[in-house]
Amino acid sequence: MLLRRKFLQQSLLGSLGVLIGKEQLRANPVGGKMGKASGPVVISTWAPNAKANAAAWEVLAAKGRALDALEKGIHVTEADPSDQSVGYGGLPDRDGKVTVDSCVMDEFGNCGAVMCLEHILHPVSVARLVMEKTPHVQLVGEGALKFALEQGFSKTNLLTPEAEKAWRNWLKTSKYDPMITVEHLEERNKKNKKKPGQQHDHDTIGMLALDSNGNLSGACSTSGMAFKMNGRVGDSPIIGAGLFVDNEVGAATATGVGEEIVRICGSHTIVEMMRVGHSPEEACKKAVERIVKRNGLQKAKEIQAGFIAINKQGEVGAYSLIDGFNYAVHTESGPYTKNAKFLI
Ligand code: SD4
Repeated sequence: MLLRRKFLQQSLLGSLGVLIGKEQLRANPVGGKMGKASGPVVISTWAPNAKANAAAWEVLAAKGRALDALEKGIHVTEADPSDQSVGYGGLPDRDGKVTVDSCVMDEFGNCGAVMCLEHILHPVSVARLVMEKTPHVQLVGEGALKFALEQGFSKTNLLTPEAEKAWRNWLKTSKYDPMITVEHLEERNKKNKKKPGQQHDHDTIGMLALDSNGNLSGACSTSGMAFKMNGRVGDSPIIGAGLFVDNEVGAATATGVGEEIVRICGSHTIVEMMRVGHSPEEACKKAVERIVKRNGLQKAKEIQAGFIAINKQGEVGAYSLIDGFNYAVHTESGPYTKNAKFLI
């Protein structure tokens, strides 16, 4: 145990100390093909989002636009009551309210977001309309709800009986633990020895796509950290933190403890790393390393942050801080899921 810790510390310090070297600039895609991808690609955080990818793939396979594919894909997860971190069925804040965050970014660098929005089943579509129909990028709370209702969305009760029960249980201790879902996920996976794709645990959906015209877009949707303070907004609807797209370079999105992801501007950092030549996986690793550097190794062990990225060639990659993060990809060769590499 001690040896392992020492090894981890040494290898971590080593990798943190190394600047961009020749070695790290070589293309090293994970799950993608070397060189140019032959066709459209969609990648999502968390293996169970393979079902969202399948819906997105229908649009991509028909030579549709990446943004349309993402909206269709994310709708699947937003409507799924078994996902306790997104939309319907999401765990509420400590006041018992389900508040959702979402954003989109397209191939032109346009973006839109909604934050702390209540009662709306498909926040990703409201975020898209903020982008397309308003002079703004972000709408929050009551204003976002007012806009959604004006646009024809109707109110839905997002709090399922299961989520309400979990909240009432939580109230007994009222102990806020940002790792609550990740911790449970790891425990359960260890117990059940489940492989990615078989897991029942899900989390925030961040989704990136390259369409057949070679254009990139991204979208993200979440109900945020379970039992957060009312009004809390994480990384997911923040352009640059939870999502960033640069159609000349690549795109990235995130899941995990939003506060940590915001502090390093995670997704933008990853795109900039790809711009200087890093593969998607290496770029994600660099962002994870920044979180560790800021927090120190001991504290970082208590945090989860997972990133996925895609570059303009359609190569994909991922990296997380600790074990337990996985992702889903769909290409012309079909769907697959994969465990992300992790740092500590
Ligand atoms: C947040 N990043 O609100 C989101 C939560 C999340 O997996 O990703 N959970 O901080």
